[in-house]
Amino acid sequence: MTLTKKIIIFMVAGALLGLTINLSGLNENPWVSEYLINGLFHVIGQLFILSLKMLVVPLVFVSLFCGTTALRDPAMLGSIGGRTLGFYLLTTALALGIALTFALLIGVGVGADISTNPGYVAKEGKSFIDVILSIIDNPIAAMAEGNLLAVIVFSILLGLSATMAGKAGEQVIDFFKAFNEVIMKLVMLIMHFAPYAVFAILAKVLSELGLDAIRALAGYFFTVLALLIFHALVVYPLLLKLLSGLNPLTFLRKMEAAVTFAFGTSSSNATIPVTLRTVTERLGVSKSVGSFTIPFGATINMDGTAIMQGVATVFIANAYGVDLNSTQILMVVLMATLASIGSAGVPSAGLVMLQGVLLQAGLPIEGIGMILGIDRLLDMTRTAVNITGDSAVTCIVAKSQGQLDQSVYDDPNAGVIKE
Ligand code: DAS
Repeated sequence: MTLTKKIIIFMVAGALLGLTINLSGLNENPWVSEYLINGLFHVIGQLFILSLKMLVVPLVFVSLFCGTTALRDPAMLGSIGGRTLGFYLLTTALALGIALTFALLIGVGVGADISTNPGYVAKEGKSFIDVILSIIDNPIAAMAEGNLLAVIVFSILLGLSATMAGKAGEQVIDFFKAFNEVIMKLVMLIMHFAPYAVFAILAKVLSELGLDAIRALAGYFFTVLALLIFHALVVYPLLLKLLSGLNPLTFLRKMEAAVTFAFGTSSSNATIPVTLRTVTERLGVSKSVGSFTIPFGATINMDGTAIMQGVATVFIANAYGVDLNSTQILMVVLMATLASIGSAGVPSAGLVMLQGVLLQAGLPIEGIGMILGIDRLLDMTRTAVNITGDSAVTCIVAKSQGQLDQSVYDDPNAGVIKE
């Protein structure tokens, strides 16, 4: 059984148990409340969240170091690299702007006090000047305090210097690339405990909040889903049409195989071969462009992830009754952009990096516990959006550089695998 199926089964089981406890009034029983709801369920859920929290700092440091050194690719310095990076950042900023605007307008999470640890006290949001001054700090202290912006600045500076340090720099880059692999393996190992954590967290929260939690979660789930679909079916087609004059319907139809594979695997990295084949053999992009922009996009361009992180931040802020001030919203935009660049193209990477966004916005990481249960379903969809964004930008850049064969793009049978 796949981990995704297991998470969904445990999610439903935990929700049903929690609802049964709530609707039967068992949650009023002191023994059930103390030893089961706030005992066993709480401990299992918190242990999982704390184990993810354990990874945030090393994961952010290593993934952004590696992301920065990926920018040193010779093609990156050329106009193709510059254009690609520019469009990737543009689509991510668009995704975040749309996500935050709609989430704040809809008021996702308002009224659903899902705080799984009522003792949370909202930290004073930092002033903009404090935030700017906190960006440069002793990296060890920053890591210990969870000052992620300082960790990120240090990792980017270290990455840039490593690209200029010749052989010594190459040795450091190789080390951190290997370290990145190892730490992503640790993320996967921890994620194997996700079903049990999801069961416990949903059982706890639903036994306390009953149907209110279902309504709040449904609001979050369908807001993210609607924004992901909007971004894939409206934003990318508009950019393709306006910037390159390419037929969006042709693009969407030819993306089917890659989108299906990304949805099934929840991994942009695993989908790279399929995405690359799609943009070159079905959409006519030259191999030299596609073989740079697709892996590059799978590494740093995650519009779907940015959408989830934007909505989740608003959801958790509202659920904990925290009014996000303008500095915090700016922090969310900055951190979610960096988090989506730093997120690796593997399952649930965006959820782990969401902790960095919450930390920087001064919000409780525990809030992740609630959305954990349904995140896997959203991960499948946002991964499909992530690779669609990579492919759309690839077509736009290739077309602008005369590296897209229009006859292949327009040919409905180009690259179709004959059964
Ligand atoms: N699953 C990640 C990807 O492969 C996205 C995410 O976790 O947000 O793109």
